[in-house]
Amino acid sequence: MDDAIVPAQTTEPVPNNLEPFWMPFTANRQFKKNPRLLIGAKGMYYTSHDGRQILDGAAGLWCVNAGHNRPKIVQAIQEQAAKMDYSPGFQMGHPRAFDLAARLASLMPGDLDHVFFTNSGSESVDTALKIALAYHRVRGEGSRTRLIGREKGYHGVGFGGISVGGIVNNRKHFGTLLAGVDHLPHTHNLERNAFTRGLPEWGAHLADDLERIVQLHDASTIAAVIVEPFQGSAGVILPPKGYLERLRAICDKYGILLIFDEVITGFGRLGKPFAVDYFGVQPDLVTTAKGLTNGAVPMGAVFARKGIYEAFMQGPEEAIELFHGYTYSAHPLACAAAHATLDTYTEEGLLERASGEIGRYFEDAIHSLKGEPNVIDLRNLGLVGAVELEPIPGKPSKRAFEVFLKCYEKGLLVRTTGDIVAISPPLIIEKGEIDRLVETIREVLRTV
Ligand code: PXG
Repeated sequence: MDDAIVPAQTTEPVPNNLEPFWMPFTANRQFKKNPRLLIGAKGMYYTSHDGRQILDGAAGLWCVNAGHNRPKIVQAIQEQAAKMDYSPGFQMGHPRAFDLAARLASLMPGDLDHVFFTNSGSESVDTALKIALAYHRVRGEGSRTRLIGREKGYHGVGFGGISVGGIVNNRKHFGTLLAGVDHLPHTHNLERNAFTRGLPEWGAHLADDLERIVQLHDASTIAAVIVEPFQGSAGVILPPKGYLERLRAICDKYGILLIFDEVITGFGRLGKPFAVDYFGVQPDLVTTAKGLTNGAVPMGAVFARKGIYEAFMQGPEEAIELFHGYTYSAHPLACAAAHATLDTYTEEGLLERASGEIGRYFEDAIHSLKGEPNVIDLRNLGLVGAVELEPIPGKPSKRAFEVFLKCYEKGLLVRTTGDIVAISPPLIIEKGEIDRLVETIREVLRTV
């Protein structure tokens, strides 16, 4: 690893007043009694406020794919901040935004060659859903207004995303959500697929439920289907072999757009630049964020197929074709971070790394946890893994949260959702760090 640009700080006191910060997706009162604060990061490690090195088994929140504080990215952000802080994105542009879109389009296979910039995965999802609806309308098929998501899906926290999403806690508090949304069944099935290495054999037929939904609503009312190629937030639920291909075929049959939400799968998690490459299935729109800037500056991007973009480019030239955009779309700092991130990925072969030896080593390491207490499933693909645990009776989520806390005490950061421990390290991880990661989890599993 390269030298630190910022000297590592060793400890930092907990702020006196933790109350005003309403923390996202956090048990605020529990956290504030015993806070876990991070004060520095380098490569595979965070530094905690009490001065410990924490191995990052989660790439932050699935976003720091090249590892932390990579000098090229730090430098690019610093230089851009000094050169031009902000430039308006409506009826104006700056060169790096255009370069970046061209670069991303050439990285993405097929004709997904137009890029709309956002600031997060949630905004990318909203953008893709809106483009899908507007696309049908500009082509004279304005009756196609329905959106189809999937049970257990996570598409961020905007109203569009939680409407097509299928994680109950993210939906149930927030009223009636978007109208006209339906859901495919999820593909999680431990009876059939537990302890599969890679993609499960059973379940491709679950895609055929889209046929049922089409019969129910009629194809003329359906705009788009959105799925994560694998479901990340729900606990690394992998698509059965052939499933995504079947979804694509049914969408084609009925003129329905297929959206892949690649906020997690994009930028190398599966050992290819995108899940589009990994599965060889071409969607019509792709949502990304996270790894686009290595998490260093918020940014998202939606990729659209040529025909979608062109459908909008039909009216008078002076007309705004899509009434959508954000103050910070293609923010100069984000563009600078994204360029440097792509440089880093390319120079170090990170977008393919998970498909090589390290991916196989990771798979063996994850599956070596078979037989440990309460482990009811192990899953892996590329450099993502999951350990599913038998819940404590009457206390769902508690066991995995205990694992999370104990791992953190032992210097390892993982993510948990329900009773599933998710592992998605930076793609720079080495064998020794995989050993440490898995052995820490093993030790902890023997105590909870
Ligand atoms: N789509 C997908 C597939 C995601 O995984 C979003 C959209 C929303 O992105 P933003 O940038 O708006 O958060 C996500 C985000 C976790 C976890 O550990 C997952 C996400 C975010 C935070 C935590 O499960 N995914």
